[in-house]
Amino acid sequence: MKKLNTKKASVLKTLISAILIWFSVAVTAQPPRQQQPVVLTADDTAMLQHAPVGFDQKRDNIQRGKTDSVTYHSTTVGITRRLLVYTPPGYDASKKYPVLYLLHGIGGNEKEWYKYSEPNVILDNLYADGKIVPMIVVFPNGRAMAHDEDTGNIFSPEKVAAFANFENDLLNDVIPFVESHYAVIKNRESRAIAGFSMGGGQALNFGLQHMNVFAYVGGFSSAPDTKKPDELVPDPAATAKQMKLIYLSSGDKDGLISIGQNLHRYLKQNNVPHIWEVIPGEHNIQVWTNDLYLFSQRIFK
Ligand code: FER
Repeated sequence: MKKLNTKKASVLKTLISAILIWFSVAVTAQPPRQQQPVVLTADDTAMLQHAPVGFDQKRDNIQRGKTDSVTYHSTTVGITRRLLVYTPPGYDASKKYPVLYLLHGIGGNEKEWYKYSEPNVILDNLYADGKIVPMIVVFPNGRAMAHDEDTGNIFSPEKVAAFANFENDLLNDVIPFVESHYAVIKNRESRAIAGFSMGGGQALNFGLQHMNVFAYVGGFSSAPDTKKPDELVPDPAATAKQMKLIYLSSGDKDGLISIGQNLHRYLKQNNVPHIWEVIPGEHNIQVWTNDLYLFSQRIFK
């Protein structure tokens, strides 16, 4: 009897561990990222003054902006979706502001910047120091599909396709919503788009392919969703003339750095002015908060 119980227990144990392994593979397994060995060249350096210590620390006695969670109807997806909207210190609906659309990575949603950092604190500090113009910052969910949660297999083909579909949601739903609900200047020189990783690819794809909509674009450690350089910039002279800023960045230990390097080299060869900023770091928020610090000071001026 005792023997049988032991045998039963061990069968049960094997079964449970098999189920657990299946579960972890089915639910959490992600295909390996397209990381490549990092090969640095002389161009892969920091050109700008890195964010100083304390740039992201909450200060006393300064004015603060406000972050709200709002909903909009997406005709693209056919559902109500969410945005976070940062309005700057002293936001006054009788004035008009430019807008930065700031995108997240493959593992996040509209809250991801706030999950790993305090972008509002970075912006409030820059504003208090007179280093940025007052701007609205919109944080959308860049996974434009009915189930837009950042759970399950975040690399599934449907979810990756939804990041491309966000182009339609952004242009047809998000921007019209923002421009009809906030005090916004509605021209290309007053719209910027940036993001990290998957969101960096989106920013480059949407920003450079819709130069009539955006004059400033930032790809921070952009992911393999980034289109090929000659697709993004088929007419280098036109891009050089129209874009007021193309900002590219990467950490020098980021396995995705080749994406930024390729675009940088193409732009350089074709005389398209841009910033290519490589700082010591990996594929993480420390690089992207520094990018927000540098990028936000160079837009709408
Ligand atoms: C990939 C590797 C990384 C990829 C996307 C990513 C779609 C995105 C990473 C991130 O957003 O952090 O192969 O393919």
